[in-house]
Amino acid sequence: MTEIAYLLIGSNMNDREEMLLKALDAISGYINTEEIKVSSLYETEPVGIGSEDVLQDFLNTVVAVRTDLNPFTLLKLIQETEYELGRIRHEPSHVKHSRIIDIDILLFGERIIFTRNLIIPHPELHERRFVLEPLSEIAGNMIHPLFNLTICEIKNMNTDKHYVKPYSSNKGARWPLKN
Ligand code: PH2
Ligand code: MG
Ligand code: MG
Repeated sequence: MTEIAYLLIGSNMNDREEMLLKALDAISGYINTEEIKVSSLYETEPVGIGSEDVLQDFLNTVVAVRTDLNPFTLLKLIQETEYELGRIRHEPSHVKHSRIIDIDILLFGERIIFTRNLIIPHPELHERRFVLEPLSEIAGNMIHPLFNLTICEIKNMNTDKHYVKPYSSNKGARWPLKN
């Protein structure tokens, strides 16, 4: 059985767009690339990261992938990709730092998963404009399995004031996956 997983990709270090492209490239190596959908790019105000640690705004995008992997296998592959692209994990993990690459599973079909290492739907999905804007672009009518509201409805109720701005790619030709 295949299901559609929605992934948030973010970077606020180095060449952010290059990092997102590299992440997409790696992800397309373990899922069916013909079934990939990518939102536009957004430049977003960092949320919850100590100001002394903030180098740049984030670039964020959301991708939809059809996969027959199970969520835990996908998580493992994603984490390997993060390491390969230079992600350093800080301790303790709840303190948020700038990041060269971050790939989070937002939704996985209609599944609800609550484990130590993986929570789906992503527990902060509904709180963050930097998730809801790109996600609603490609999955606005999708129902959030816990709230029973569409992503668009959740976005319209959201009060997160951090800015989320459209971002024009400067590597346009290298976004081959775009719909
Ligand atoms: N990710 C975080 C913390 N803060 N802020 C923005 N704008 N975009 C992110 O992807 C982001 C963040 C933790 O992963
Ligand atoms: Mg994250
Ligand atoms: Mg993460």
